[in-house]
Order: sequence, then C-alpha cells, then structure tokens
Amino acid sequence: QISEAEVALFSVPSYACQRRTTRDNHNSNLTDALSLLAENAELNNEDGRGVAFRRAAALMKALPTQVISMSQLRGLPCLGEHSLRVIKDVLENGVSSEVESTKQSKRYKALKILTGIFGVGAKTADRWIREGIYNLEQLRDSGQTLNRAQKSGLEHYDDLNEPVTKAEADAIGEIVQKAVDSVLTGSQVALTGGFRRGKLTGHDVDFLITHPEEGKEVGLMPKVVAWLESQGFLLYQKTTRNSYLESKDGPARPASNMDRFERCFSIFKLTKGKEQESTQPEEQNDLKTKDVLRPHMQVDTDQQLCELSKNYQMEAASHKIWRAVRVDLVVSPISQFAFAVLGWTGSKLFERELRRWAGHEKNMSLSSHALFDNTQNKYLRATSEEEIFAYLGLEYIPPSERNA
Ligand code: TTP
Ligand code: MN
Ligand code: MN
Ligand code: MN
Repeated sequence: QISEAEVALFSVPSYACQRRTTRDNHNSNLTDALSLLAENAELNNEDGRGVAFRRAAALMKALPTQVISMSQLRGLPCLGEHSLRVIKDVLENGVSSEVESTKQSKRYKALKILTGIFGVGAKTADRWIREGIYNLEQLRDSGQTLNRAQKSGLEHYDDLNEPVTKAEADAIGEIVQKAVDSVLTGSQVALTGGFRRGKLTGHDVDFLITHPEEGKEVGLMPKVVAWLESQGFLLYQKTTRNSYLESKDGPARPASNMDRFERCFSIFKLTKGKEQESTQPEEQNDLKTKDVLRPHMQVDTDQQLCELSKNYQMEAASHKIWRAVRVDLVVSPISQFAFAVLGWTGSKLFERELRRWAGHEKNMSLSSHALFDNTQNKYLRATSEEEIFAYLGLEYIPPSERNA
C-alpha cells in the first residue's frame, strides 16, 4: 500500500504544444486504451469524442513517470469523466472493459479492416457495413464499385498495412531527391511527418518540396510525378493543384484543416533490399548479380524462355522483389516553407493544439501557409519554425518532442 503523501502529483500545462512529448511513454497501458477509444470514436464519425480521448491520451503520454494511483491525477487538465473512468478501470483491473468490448465488437473489427484500404474512410466503411460487408472477401464478392484509389488500396492491402521502416523512408527520400534534381536544379526536399519526429516506423512517408527562388516551384509537382512515373516508381498517384491563391476565404480563416498546397497522394513501388544496398560492399553485389543473371542468359529455345519466365514469375511472387509504400508529396513556395514544415511535421494532435492555442490564447490564425495576427490585422512572416513558436509566445519544441 502506498499512502497518498508518497505519491507525487504531476503538473502539466493543458495545451499539447506547451509540452515536450518524446517517443518514450511511461504509461502505454493507459495511452493504448484511450487511443483505441479515440480511434473508435473517429471511425464512427464522433469527432468531439475522438478529440477528447486524443487529448487525454496525449496528456498521459507527457507524464514523466508511470501512474499507479488515481490520486496522482488530481488537478490535471484534459481528463474528462469518461477518460478518468477508463484510466481507473485500467489501473484497478489491468484492462478497460469498454476497450475490451470495443475490440471484440463486430463493427469495430469491420471498420478497421475496411478503412485499412487506402481510399476508404469512415463514411464508406459504414455504408458497406450497413450492406453486410465486414471483410475484404465480402467486399470483393459484393461487386461494389471502387474508385481508382480504392482499387489500388485493395490490390496492395498487405503491403500498405505493413509499417514503413526508416530505412525504407530514406530509400524513398533518395528517389524523390533524384526526381526533383532531374526536373529543377536547386530544388530542396525535406522529410516531414512522423519520421521527422524520430519515429522508427510509419504508415507512409511525407515529403515537402520547395525551391529557394520564390515562384520557381510553380508547376513543379506534375514534372516530378512525370519523372517518377517514367522511371516506373509509381503504382498510383493523384495530384491536386494548389488552390491557395484563388481561395476566397484567404489564409487567415481556412475552411478546414486541409491545406491548399499542390500535393500528390501516391503509392511507390519500392525495390526490396534497396535500402540496405549502400551498406553492402560493391564486390558482393556484383557477384550476386552475376550468379542470378548467368543462367538466364543461356536460353536456346522459346520453350526454355517460357519456362524461365514462368519460374521467374513464381520466384517473384513467392519472395516479391518490391513492395508498395504510401508516399505524400507536397510543394510549397519558399515564403511559406516554415509554416508548411511546421504543419506537416505533426503529430496531428500537436498541430491541432497549436492552432487552438493560436486562436484562443493569442487571437491569431495559424495554418500550414501563414500566421495571421487578428489584433494587428497583419500576417507575421517567418523563415524558421523557431520564429513561429516565438510569435505564438511558446517555448520552441523540437520535432522529436512533438509526439503528442
Ligand atoms: P500523417 O502522415 O497522416 O501522420 P504521421 O506522419 O504523423 O504519422 P504516420 O506514421 O502514421 O504517417 O500526417 C503528417 C502530417 O501532415 C500531420 O501533422 C498532418 C499533416 N497533414 C496536413 O497538414 N494536411 C493534410 O491534408 C494531411 C493528410 C496531413
Ligand atoms: Mn522519460
Ligand atoms: Mn506520415
Ligand atoms: Mn501522410
């Protein structure tokens, strides 16, 4: 038994952007439970509930030690009645009954499987479930019309649900840099998203592209995409043009959290083992290539060629030589680059909290394009993330500590 006096109380600021949240989490039993309920709420289009659970989870993630007693949580922000009930359940029983029953529910399982298809959101999944579709087999049998993204998503389902490693992200980064160099000299590529925050794996790889000379970046994306396509690197791509300048509401009041940069949602075809290539000695690579190629070159008849091709295809299918990886590309003019980097580094909750802080505490509007001061009625220019934090009156939080 631990007396209340021996249990330290935590003091934590209420906005996630005021806190340093590293990847090291002393309360994963609690954050896993709260995150699952957040995810379930989001999958059911209950956004308010989703955010409440996300904030509670982020708060627990920021605590410096493991929570062992409810009394330690007294006075902490972000913990609503429902979240406290879940935490209490986990602390007392090891698991939350609500989390366990959610995990077991037919609806939750189906929502997870169906939204695991790239291009399928909560609304589509809900409609399919109402039509009796709970898994991929039933979806295939149903004859539902799928759009181009969903067809690709279904085709590469297993690959896209397998976490992307940092090594794979770096290999793709090299390809993107090569693409950008080939179409416009001087262009710069920055890794953003979870990998910039130091995560070891991700669900995709995010890149931001710019050029030091303002205006040079206009029309860059279609050229980059065409180059990638010509080299056979793309399994799927959908490019959306920049709609920032023509938008009526202006950057101060974005219609949604979606930014208006020129962007490309894509699926890359990444050759396996490519990410380890540079760590292998040259000679070893040469030997392997020769060993593999030699038998292929001694082909005398069409029949032999056919056999060989069949063998090759079976070989390729059994240990596939490439995998599909989701990649997001965004192009930003240099004048907005600092805002774009900040906006695309995440985490999603950290971003949401930054915008809430700006609006509620500073009477400013922050987007991935700009920062507008509503009191002074003017835009605040910045060329670095540090400057943006300073404008917002926040201590600078480096990417590795934005894992809220
Ligand atoms: P994600 O790639 O969705 O998330 P992540 O990289 O943090 O994690 P994961 O490993 O699962 O990929 O989003 C990255 C950031 O991009 C996130 O902070 C929000 C931002 N973003 C936008 O600004 N606009 C958008 O339209 C989208 C989809 C993301
Ligand atoms: Mn620690
Ligand atoms: Mn990402
Ligand atoms: Mn992304």
